[in-house]
Amino acid sequence: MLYFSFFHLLVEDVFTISELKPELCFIMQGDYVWLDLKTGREFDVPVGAVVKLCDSGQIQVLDDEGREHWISPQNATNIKPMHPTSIHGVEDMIRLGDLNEAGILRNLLIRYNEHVIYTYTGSILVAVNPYQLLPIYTPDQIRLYTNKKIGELPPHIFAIADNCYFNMQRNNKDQCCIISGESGAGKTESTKLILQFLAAISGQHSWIEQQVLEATPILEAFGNAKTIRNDNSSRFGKYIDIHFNKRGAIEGAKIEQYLLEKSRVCRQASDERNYHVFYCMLKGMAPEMKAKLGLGLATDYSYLTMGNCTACDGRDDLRDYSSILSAMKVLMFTETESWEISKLLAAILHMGNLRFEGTINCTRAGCFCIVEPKDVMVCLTTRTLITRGESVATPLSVEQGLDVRDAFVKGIYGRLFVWIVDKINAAIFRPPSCESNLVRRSIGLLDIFGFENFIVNSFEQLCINFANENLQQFFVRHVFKLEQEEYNLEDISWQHIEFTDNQDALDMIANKPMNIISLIDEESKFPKGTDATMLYKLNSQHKLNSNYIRPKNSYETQFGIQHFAGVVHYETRGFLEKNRDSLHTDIIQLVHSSKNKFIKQIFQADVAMGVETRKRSPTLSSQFKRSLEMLMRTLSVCQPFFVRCIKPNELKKPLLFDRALCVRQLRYSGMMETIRIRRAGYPIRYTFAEFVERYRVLMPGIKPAHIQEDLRGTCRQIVLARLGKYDDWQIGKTKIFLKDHHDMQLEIERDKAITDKVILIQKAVRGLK
Ligand code: AD9
Ligand code: MG
Repeated sequence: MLYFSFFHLLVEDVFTISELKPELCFIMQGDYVWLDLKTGREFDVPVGAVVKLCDSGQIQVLDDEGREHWISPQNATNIKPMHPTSIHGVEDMIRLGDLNEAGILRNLLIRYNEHVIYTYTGSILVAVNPYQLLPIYTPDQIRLYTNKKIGELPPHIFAIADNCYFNMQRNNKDQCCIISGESGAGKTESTKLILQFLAAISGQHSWIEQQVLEATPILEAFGNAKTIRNDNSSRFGKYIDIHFNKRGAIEGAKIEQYLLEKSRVCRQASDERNYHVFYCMLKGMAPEMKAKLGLGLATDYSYLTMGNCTACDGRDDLRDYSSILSAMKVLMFTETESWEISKLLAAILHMGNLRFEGTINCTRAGCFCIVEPKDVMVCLTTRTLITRGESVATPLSVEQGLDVRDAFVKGIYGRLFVWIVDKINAAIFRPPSCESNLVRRSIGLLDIFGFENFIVNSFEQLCINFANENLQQFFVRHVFKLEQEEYNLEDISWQHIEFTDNQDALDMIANKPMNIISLIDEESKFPKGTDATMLYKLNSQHKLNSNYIRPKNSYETQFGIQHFAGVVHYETRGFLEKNRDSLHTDIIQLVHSSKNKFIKQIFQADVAMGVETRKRSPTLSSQFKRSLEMLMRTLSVCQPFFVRCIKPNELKKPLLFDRALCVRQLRYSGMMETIRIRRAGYPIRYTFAEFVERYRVLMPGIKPAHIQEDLRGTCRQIVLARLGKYDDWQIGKTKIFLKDHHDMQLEIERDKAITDKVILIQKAVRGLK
């Protein structure tokens, strides 16, 4: 019987199920429903279920998680009918009748269970991390996806790469691809797959292509580490801009990096490691070279063992070391440069092992860092203060001395990373010639940390979430623009469609006078500024802003921001220090006195600055804000694509789908915004042929779509008859645009019409018998 879905569709729209007479609930075995368990938990949404039995006034259902439930008529409000599009899933979720979190979640789940990890939501590609190697990235697949329209083949990361490439060529417009998601969701892997596709399609097998590809192992060695969330976690954000010549071949690239996590060099949480390069070097370096640097095993170094974890399952540090070295050769690092880098890394390790037992033995650290041991000692035990024009050395406690050492190490590593990125850029970046500038086009890939909300959030999370607010706004405006374009193209009116973006939150964080970033900055530069005075100023300035959440009392050191993805509370202790990100003059002096050219080179900018200029040098947040502004400017002139990566479980396991974890990511991804915008307009669209084919059953005598001459006219005829003249539907040039409730109504009527036909046929058959 087909009554079930008919009645239930009616139910959803007009009544609750419990208001229906039970005899009218034609729930049939095998029907699909949404089951709302109403647990009240934050990330719970209704789960899909199939009806197993509907006897004795109760309904037995089996949900997508394999759990059985009995539903009594009193609880019938807990179930709702499932739209036909949700039953087996769709490739583009914008077509889901149940266009909501539950619908999206189930769609991803049923595909994921079949190893189908890619799905579209309009112009976004959603990628669920499979945590296993799937046979979908072969050269054959690359060929298959080359020069195809989106939607022609199943959703795929290659389809996005292919579209970027051909759009760039066809429209002569720069493209960008914004890849986001939380740690371990698959951003970096997606970026590499796009790069791989672009290198293959560029098709020159040239040196420059190889150089661009080989930048990855170096960046990952110095910028990635094992964390509890991801064995290869990128601890920095990056934007890779790939340049193509007029023939569509890769001609060069440029890498921009953001906010490397420097603290990891000195400290790692339990079960986490320092940057890969240290472990690789200690495993892979030839013994005689190690001897020269006085190096032993990873377990010998305090900086490498804080997380109690020196090896990482599934990573081969020995093999990786040779990949790093060969990649460095490809990227024109000289032997001397590689050796100098090793020396610095060794010096960092030795410094981490410094023990303050009465006096400090700095010989090793000093030697390999190529600063005078006695100078290091002075630097770590005393601090020079200038009072009334005179310099006075005040002693430092052991603890303070260790802090100075850690600050120095972080300073070295951070600058080394920047130097390495610059070095890579020097090899792969070809400044455009006058002639090629006119024809050169680019594809930019942004692999950047997603929205973060931990138990304790600090300055880094504020920067990351600030970046995500910007990207979200960019995204929402783009989606809205696409909607407008479609409406314009179809020549239908759309003026009444409204959407809210996150402009207010962004203004409060970074745009309006006295915004949060500028207040933090001001306080960082103010000699007497402390985290507490900063918080006080934030409170007084923003207390009335609805996006600002004040501390509950005067003891609390946190403030909150209402971000697009939810409220985040920021712990202000340590904010100013992190933002200042400055090294004490004594350390700069120490570097200045060094005879080693390399360390001087990576500290060049600091040494060149006078003490006063250094005090006024840009803070971390102002640098980040500036690079973000540049990024947003670059993105704004590109045609964008969005990839939203989803991590299906915290255990890094295949075929395990944690619903609550995924719902949280869907919310944080900002993807629901697309849906909201879509729903504010006309969420249901059919081409004329699709519409006629689906609903001609509602009007006797209408011929199949392929033999229709006036498809548009026939559509109009059907909607007029079924929805009425005054309802809010529109007919465009190639498509018909409907509201949700129209779809519902048409589906109900369609079900009924089909059922009536079946009954007629059954009667006829019985009559024949
Ligand atoms: V982080 O914010 O840098 O910590 P990412 O970059 O989002 O994070 P990453 O790309 O590093 O995550 O993926 C994590 C792991 O998931 C990889 O090391 C792979 O083991 C696994 N992964 C991700 N995507 C795929 C894929 N398409 N196929 C197979 C994948 N495995
Ligand atoms: Mg990554």
